[in-house]
Amino acid sequence: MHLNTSLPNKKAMWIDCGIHAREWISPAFCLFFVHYSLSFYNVNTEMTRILDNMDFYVLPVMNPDGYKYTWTNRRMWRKNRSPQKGTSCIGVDLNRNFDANWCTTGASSNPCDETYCGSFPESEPESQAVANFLRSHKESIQIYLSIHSYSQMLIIPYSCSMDEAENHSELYEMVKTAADEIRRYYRNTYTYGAGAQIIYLAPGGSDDWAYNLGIKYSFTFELQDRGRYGFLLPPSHIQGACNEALLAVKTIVLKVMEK
Ligand code: ING
Ligand code: ZN
Repeated sequence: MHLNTSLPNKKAMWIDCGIHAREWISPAFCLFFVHYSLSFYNVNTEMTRILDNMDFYVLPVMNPDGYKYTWTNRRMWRKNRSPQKGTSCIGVDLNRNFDANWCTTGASSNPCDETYCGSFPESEPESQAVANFLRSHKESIQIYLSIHSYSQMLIIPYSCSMDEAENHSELYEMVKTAADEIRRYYRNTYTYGAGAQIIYLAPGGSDDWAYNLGIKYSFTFELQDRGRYGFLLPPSHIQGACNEALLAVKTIVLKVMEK
């Protein structure tokens, strides 16, 4: 959905949730975020200032087939549900299917693996649709944000190589500030930094691809928790997880608006 208070040449932020089927807190965050935006415009001063200056494009579930499958068949499914030629194994890891060092170290070319990169970049309708939308709106979209779980991390490019992003220190400062705010307000710890440094090499991710497209404020958040419940985050933790992620979003958007 497209949240918009009209003003010409307004900048925009893209946010997607539910790339990975089992990361249930992610679609929950997108819905929470839309609800918060609609409820607190003209109520919360920061949200008002943000919405006056920025449109939001929100994709609540990038991988609806996989998401549905985790409700009905297998709670821990990660990939989408596309059939693959010559095998009974199903599904592509959509966060390995984008054209950023596609299918190099950190992704698998075996359709039976959890990190299967697909048969070619953007082979999947889900990643293709997102890539096409971002390509056709890249003049206005200033911020790309992708929501995952779990491990409590604020990730900046690159994950697809050991290279440092051209505006690394600017991005690093933003995620550091956001993590500091979360610690201060919610007493919770988020690690931050370039993906390849703080997690693992992961080529084909949406954030790196969006960054290379020219969206220079590109982030992946890993929401709660740090492993106690993992993907099976109890409902009682949803509100807290969303509130702290919202604080990080606001902090980053307000910082980008100064640019
Ligand atoms: N983590 C991400 C994954 O796709 C990631 C980490 C972030 C990879 C950014 C690439 C780019 O493996 C989870 N939990 O899915
Ligand atoms: Zn994920």
